[in-house]
Amino acid sequence: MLIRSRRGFEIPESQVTPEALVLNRRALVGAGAALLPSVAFAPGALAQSATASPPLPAAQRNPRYVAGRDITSEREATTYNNFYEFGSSKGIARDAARMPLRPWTIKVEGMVGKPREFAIDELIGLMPLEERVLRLRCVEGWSMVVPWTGFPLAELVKLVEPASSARFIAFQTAAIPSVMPGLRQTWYPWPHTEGCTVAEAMNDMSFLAVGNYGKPLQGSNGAPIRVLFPWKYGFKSGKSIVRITFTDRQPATYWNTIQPSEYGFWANVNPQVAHPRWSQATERVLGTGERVPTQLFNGYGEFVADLYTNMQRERLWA
Ligand SMILES: Nc1nc2c(c(=O)[nH]1)N[C@H]1C(S)=C(S)[C@@H](COP(=O)(O)O)O[C@H]1N2
Ligand SMILES: [Mo]
Repeated sequence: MLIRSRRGFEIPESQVTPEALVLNRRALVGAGAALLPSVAFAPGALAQSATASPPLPAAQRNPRYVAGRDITSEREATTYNNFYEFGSSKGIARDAARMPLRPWTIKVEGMVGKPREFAIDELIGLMPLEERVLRLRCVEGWSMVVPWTGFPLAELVKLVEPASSARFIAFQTAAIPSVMPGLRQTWYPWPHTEGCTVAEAMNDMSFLAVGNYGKPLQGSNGAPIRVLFPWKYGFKSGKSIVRITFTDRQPATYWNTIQPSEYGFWANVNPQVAHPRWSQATERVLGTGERVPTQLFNGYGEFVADLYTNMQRERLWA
């Protein structure tokens, strides 16, 4: 544990997992948690199994959102990940591929007129699938461009008829101890929960992704369904969702609970507001060796800035 902890302090800023730093400090005082032994990965093994995702229906690309950069290679996007349920390294893809993806149910509940439990394939069948090529900017200072398949979160919201008093939505990630060694790190607030307002959810940019690169999502990217808020830092985009709860109170969220001084609830991308431990002015574009200026709202201000016009007193930037 000590070796893992030290690593975070010693490697250069550009290589570090900043989110890990905070927790690794706590790990020093917490119990040392052993990782599960890693199991040999048989490529294709899951594809044959009854617990894997079936192919997705075809989806047309939505021309409204243009990334303006090359699409990141599929290999890079599916193998360089943050998914702390599997540990704090970027190389969790093999372990995440062991996640059983079927059956998978998503409960939608709380302050809604029509609470509902969906089998994932039922939900995919009900929703209008499309492809969106989107930039994703991690708070750590790297970014990528991914073609996602999915549907607007608003479509699901409409289906369950939220009460007018519901103001927030919480997204809960699966917690499966048999395949997620990270859950043994009990100082993290499991299960992972993220949140947004109902108004944000109704914005067309809020997206539920079930695939990328024309295929069902891999475990590493949050299979079988994950949320995406492309104008916010990546940590808001919760993976492997099992529960969506409508509430009248701002939900406690993962990084905001861990370190509220560094990770806000809103976490809108802003190059002018530095993280307390590093600048957010530029980002490293994965797979290119390039560093480019970071854009306000990750370049999506024309679609989302209206959401925040009367919120000058809120801490909108992480
Ligand atoms: N459940 C869960 N969701 C999560 C995370 C996580 O650790 N657990 N990491 C977040 C962070 S920090 C980022 S940058 C994105 C990364 O998504 P990707 O691996 O698909 O690129 O997922 C987010 N969603
Ligand atoms: Mo991130």
